[in-house]
Amino acid sequence: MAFLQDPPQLPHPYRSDRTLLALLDRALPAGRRAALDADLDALGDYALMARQRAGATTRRKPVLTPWDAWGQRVDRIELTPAWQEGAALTTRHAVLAAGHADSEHARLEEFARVYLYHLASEFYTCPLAMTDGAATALKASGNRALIERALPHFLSREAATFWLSGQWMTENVGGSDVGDTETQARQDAAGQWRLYGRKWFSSAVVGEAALALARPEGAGHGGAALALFYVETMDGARRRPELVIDRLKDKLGTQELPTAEIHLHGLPAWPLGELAHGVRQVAPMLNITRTWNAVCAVASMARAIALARDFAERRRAFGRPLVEQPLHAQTLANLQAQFEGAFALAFEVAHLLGRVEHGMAASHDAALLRLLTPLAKLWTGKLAVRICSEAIECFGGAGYIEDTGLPQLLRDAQVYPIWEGTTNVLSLDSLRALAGDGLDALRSACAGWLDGNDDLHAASAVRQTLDAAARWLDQHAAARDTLEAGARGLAFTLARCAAAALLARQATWSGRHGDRRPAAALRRFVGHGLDRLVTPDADDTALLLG
Ligand code: MFK
Repeated sequence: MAFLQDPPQLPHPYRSDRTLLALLDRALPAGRRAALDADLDALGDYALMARQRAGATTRRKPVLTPWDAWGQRVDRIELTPAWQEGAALTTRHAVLAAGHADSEHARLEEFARVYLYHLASEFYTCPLAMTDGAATALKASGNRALIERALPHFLSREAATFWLSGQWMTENVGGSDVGDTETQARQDAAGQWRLYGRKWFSSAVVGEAALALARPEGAGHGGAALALFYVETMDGARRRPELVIDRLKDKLGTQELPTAEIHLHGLPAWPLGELAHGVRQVAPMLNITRTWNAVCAVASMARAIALARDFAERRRAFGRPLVEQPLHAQTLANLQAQFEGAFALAFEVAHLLGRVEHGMAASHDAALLRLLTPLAKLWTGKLAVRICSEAIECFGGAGYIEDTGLPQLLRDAQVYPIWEGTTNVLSLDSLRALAGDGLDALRSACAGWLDGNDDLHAASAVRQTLDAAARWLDQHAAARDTLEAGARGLAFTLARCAAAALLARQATWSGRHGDRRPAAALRRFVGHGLDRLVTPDADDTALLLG
């Protein structure tokens, strides 16, 4: 019998994830920690089941049937099994409801669930993220009628009453620059607002509601003239006729997610607040979905590394398992250190969000959250692609073969840097956050996280790099073009400093509990350098593009 390679096995995503376990043990009071265990265990079991099912069945994509046999417009979308299970599973484990519970730890507990569920969900987490964002934006709007109407559905613990919400912003003309939105809002004779236009990327078209940006009739140009509206998509069991699904997108990855192009032909709509400043009103939603993006990006990293680690023990080459090959072990250890940094930052944003929402944060924590949210999104998004690419290389040719399931990790990961704002858009957003007291907040937070850690080299690297970032900002404050051209380098630098300081905090705690691995992750992470500052030469840029 010819040689057959053992395929990689996925260890239990919850019980074997020491990074997640250590975070929860450190950050949560014992009672809350224990109460969380059953949900996380069950979501880990579901992830194992989903992986086995994916390996044993042919991969499917959602299918849109626009018309029935008799010419009736139906816009029916058939979903994959994981999508059909989404509402029941997530309401049973209170994924969204947990995040809106009355506790400073609510968001951390929510995002621990998200992290475990994400890959098994086949990106059902995308509309979940938007539903979470819609709930948060509605609360921020203070619109009592809409809150009472929609929140019981968005945060329901029963599948039968659960509603998904979309986030309808992107248009053909207005992608990143949503200020160019063409969708119009007009009042009919009865005073009801109705939306007319085309939305170009609607990822929750199977949902029951959405928040949509539109320009009230007669309003001026630009973002400040947009308004934010709440819409419902269903009339009982039927999709409303004023919402037409033109087609589903054919995407590089996230193929189980039915992303649609839609037309709105007078869909009834209700403004959340004033009929202007829609971008400002939708910002709480963006910041929530960006947090989901970061946590889901680290979930992809965790999966890719777990499979590559397992395979390294099964696969032998040159007379020994891959894990005993020094260069392969070095590659895996580097991935692990980068992942632990990204994990620490994404989950700090989640925890901080809960503390800020519940008034439990220190004075500068709101500014810190405002800065760390885009930093976490942009840095983890990019890193997920790099880590998934390196991890599938660890399988050699097998990593390139579709039915191993490995290429999908990389194709799906490529969405993280793109949606919810590209790396560049988020880098520019971090400049918005730095215009306030974001940098002071970050410096003081890093000092706190480093406190008590005995890795003096790491502490001094963080401090020196933050000093260099502050000098860079001062130096270029008046030169907007240079500031923007260097914004990505600045953002990566700040993200890496925050991650290193957070790794130090975890290493201090874990060291006290006899675990030296987070300290090793810190050393390795800092060893890869924190400073990514660049001052691009504008003349060279012009020459290179000439
Ligand atoms: C599985 C993972 C889950 C992920 C789910 C993904 C679902 C994906 C579905 C999608 O919809 S993807 C498409 C998402 N699209 C974007 O994210 C848009 C990207 N573009 C931006 O983010 C631009 O920066 C932005 C549209 C916000 C720029 O618009 P403007 O109008 O040029 O911004 P401007 O004038 O600077 O800001 C308007 C107001 O919003 C300002 O407040 P004021 O009016 O009080 O001055 C800003 O401070 C505020 N603002 C902007 N961004 C903010 C914010 N406030 C808080 N946080 C922010 N992030």
